[in-house]
Amino acid sequence: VNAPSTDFNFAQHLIATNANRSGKTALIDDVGRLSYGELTEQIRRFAGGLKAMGLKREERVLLLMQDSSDWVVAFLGSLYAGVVPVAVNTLLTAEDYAFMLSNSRAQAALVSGALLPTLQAAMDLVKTEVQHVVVSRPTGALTQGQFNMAEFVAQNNPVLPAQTLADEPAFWLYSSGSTGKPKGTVHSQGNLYWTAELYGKGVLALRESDVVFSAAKLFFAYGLGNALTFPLSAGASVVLMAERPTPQATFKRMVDHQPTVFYGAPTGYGGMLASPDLPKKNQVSLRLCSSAGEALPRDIGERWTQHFGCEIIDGIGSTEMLHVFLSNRPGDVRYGTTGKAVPGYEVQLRNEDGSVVTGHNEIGDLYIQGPSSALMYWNNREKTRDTFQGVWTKSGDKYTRDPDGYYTYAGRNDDMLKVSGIYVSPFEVEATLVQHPAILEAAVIGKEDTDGLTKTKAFIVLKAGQSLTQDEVKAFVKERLAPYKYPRFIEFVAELPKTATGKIQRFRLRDLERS
Ligand code: 3SK
Repeated sequence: VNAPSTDFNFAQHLIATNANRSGKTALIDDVGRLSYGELTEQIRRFAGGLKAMGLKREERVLLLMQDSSDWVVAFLGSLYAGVVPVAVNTLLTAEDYAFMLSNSRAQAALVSGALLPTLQAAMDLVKTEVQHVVVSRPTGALTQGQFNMAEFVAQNNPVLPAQTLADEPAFWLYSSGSTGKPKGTVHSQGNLYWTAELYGKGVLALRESDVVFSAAKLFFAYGLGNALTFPLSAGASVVLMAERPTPQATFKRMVDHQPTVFYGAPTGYGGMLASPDLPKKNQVSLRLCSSAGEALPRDIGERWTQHFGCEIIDGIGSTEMLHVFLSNRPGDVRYGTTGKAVPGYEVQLRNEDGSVVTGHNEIGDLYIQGPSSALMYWNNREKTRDTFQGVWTKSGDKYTRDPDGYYTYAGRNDDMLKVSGIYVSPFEVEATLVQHPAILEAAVIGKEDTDGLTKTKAFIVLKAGQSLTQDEVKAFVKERLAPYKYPRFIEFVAELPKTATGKIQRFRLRDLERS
């Protein structure tokens, strides 16, 4: 694969790649279609609008939108202008966005109408530098400083691309850890190119004739590659959906738009297989499926392939590496493993003392080397140094390698839990639980469900004389944290196992669950 040139603008690269496809459908969303020609025009006009608002190269804009053509235009239009979109999870709270607005010093916000009230609540919580808000598909009247995105695109003149560099900070994604605030992960223009070439083309072999659909949303690194950078690099068409990827919503797109490539996460595949509405093989056109977010249990992969006759390519990536670096291959799938290093990346398993694991089936910490690693965590030297160690990036995952060279997931080396493909910090959930006036102490661990997928379980000690139901506990967490962080299992206990110094022994709770 050729490296991008030193002067490189990824949005301009996509425009040039698809210059001969102006009449072809690029995007199909909940309200309509956009051809490659229309997409190019909208990107150029959106960039013109940002410039007209006074936004300068490298200034940040918060991108808080549901999946739609507007998300793609806002992201690529910003890159095209050299302005840095900070793409954020749409499922968070106003407090989370308040932090992100001030941490990124965003000068503008690009938001879906449905999410505008939450953005406004965030802007009421902190002093931000936001001067302008561009609203996609507004649901009510707009006020001073707010622009309807459709008018914004129509009324501004197209401009030429910013002369950005391949190594220049281009966009951010937030990555969460077990403690502390999320970290602004700064990626370059070139990183988008590398992931599309090495994984989208190199492993998934996406084609111009493909129609792709991703249950993982665009604000996740996984979804961004799946439904934007990979298909648009191949001249394919993309189906985008604003709503939650329930089995019904997903089946509807599979049947209505006949995607040939589907990307999901194990929880989603498990839910679809258990649904009475699962379409028959001849109702869909799937040729390839992809999974990431958490390890795909063998049984789910086998049942899916048996039903649809189509493999699920399971891989692992990270926000820090931008996309998948370890993966199965079409035609070479070993369910239960994460496959081998994606060509262009190198992986290493290390012992606790830093030496390289040489034996088979021994557990080691996974490190990755490859061209798409992030530049840094914004304003966080300590965590940057800990994760980005020269050419190697620490993943935080533990793996084993078998004699045939296939890697198998063996857990995390921090306390993070991956629930339905999204990181959840057990400490954050515990800290919220103990805010309840009836709760004395709480400990949160990961527990496998019957599909072998990790869910959160809370052990709770109530204060003397207090009572609480499981539903009350769940509702309490959902009101205070992003709702997906609520514990799925709850057990009320008389006491928690502790060390002599009073530290909660979570490993004992985990052992108890396994026995
Ligand atoms: O969770 C993953 O495996 C993943 C895959 C691709 C990009 C980003 C992530 C976190």
